[in-house]
Amino acid sequence: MASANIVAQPAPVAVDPARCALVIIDMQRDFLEPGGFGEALGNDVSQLRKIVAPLRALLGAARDARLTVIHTREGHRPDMTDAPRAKVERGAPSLRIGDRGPMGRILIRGEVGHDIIPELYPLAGEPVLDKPGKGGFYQTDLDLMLRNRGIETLLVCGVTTEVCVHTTVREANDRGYRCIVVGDCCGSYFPEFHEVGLRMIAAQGGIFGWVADSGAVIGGLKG
Ligand code: C5J
Repeated sequence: MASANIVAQPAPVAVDPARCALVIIDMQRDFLEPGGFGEALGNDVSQLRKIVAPLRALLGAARDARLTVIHTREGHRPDMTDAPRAKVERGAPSLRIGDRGPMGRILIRGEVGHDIIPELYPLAGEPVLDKPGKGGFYQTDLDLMLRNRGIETLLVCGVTTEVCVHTTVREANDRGYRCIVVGDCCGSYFPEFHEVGLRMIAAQGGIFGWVADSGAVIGGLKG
């Protein structure tokens, strides 16, 4: 078994690349670009742009190391039958889920804004998982895909740290996956939530998993 040793908090961690997947959460135009869901909720979307460059480097290293790469997208069917009313009505955004904005209908599958940003666009053969909720496991076949490939460890990154990244890590942790959250490849509209969100993962001896920098992960994958 090949092993990649990764410097992480709360302790170094050794992973078998053949049993490790990079899971990239919701790097969609609707969260990262003006006119999408993130901005409709009153957020400064530029806060999330800083993770694009390190995440591109991490994605390149994961592809070179032949890791399983899975991309997720949050969004709903065009008829919105999978969108709970309580979610659609929440908050007071200028545009709600399903409304028409500059990138098409907000958070609706098939629309421009729902798709992944060009810089991180999936390659053919990399699964893209559409999820109706915040967590990657809720009402999806993510667990099945991971188990069919013998995956034990997840490198998790994307947006936003305290919402969809955290929810997915918590779901994965309860299902027995080892999660390494790549801190500089996660982003939030709220820097303080990002910081505390990462600390919550690694606290108490790694209650939800590990936190590492992309440099440490890339270094570990290259051996
Ligand atoms: C949110 C997400 N924040 N991907 N979604 O609504 O974190």
